[in-house]
Amino acid sequence: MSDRTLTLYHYDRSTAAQRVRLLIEEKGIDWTSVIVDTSRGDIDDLPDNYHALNPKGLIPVVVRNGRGIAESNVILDYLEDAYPETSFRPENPEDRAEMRLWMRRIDDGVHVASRTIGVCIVNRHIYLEQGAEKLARYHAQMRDLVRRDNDAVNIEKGLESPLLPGALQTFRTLFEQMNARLSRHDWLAGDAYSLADIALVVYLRRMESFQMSPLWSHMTHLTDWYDRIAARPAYKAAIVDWGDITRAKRTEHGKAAFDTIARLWEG
Ligand SMILES: N[C@@H](CCC(=O)N[C@@H](CS)C(=O)NCC(=O)O)C(=O)O
Repeated sequence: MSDRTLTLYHYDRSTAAQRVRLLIEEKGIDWTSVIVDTSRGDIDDLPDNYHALNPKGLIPVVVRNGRGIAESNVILDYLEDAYPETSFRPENPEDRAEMRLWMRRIDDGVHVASRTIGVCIVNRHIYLEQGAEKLARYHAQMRDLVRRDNDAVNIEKGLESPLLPGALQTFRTLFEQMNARLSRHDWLAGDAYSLADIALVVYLRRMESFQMSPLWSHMTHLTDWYDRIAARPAYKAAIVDWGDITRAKRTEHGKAAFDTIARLWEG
């Protein structure tokens, strides 16, 4: 008999995992948690055969009916199909296409930009404290080559990284476009809260964790949208309650980096 329970491989502060947990909580799905946290360089924490579930060795992955599914946006779509009772996809095909276009922004550069900003501001300090040998081992096993090459530059150069200005501009453009859309509608796609809102809200929280929110505090449609989602019980259960073990470091290094980040944000 197949196992219809949903298992999620994840860890607290991963943005890709946060969006999956948010949909799980919105839908009220029963699930089992398996923590896989390699993000501080502890590759020995990767379960045996994890690459069979996700060739990139990243989280999140969900397993149900004996099948593993990777890529957070694919997982959101899968959960909509597997648990259709409460839907977070608009009915109208044009609205649905718009939802998918917003979600695609994540895979078309936003997630990579978020990683660059995170590594330049804070992760590099965590990796460098752990020593060259551990870092080399962590990088040697990285199968996503863009991630590996970007990390190498971002760890070495930090706030001087040539990738950081572009990453910040990616977010500035994204936030401006979201704010413009939200000045005309309550939600990103169609008239209701959808997968697009669920997928993107996690980056507001991530950038906020680096103390960057003064940079978009004038974008009031965006901040109002964020507050409305953050007030939802599912958001608390999926994101706030799971916490972030690196929160203090994000705050400390984010404050120290603020002037440089603000200058690069202005372009
Ligand atoms: N495109 C993937 C990206 C997944 C990803 O970047 N996962 C990160 C956390 S957000 C991870 O596994 N990090 C582990 C590490 O850095 O070692 C998705 O959307 O699922």
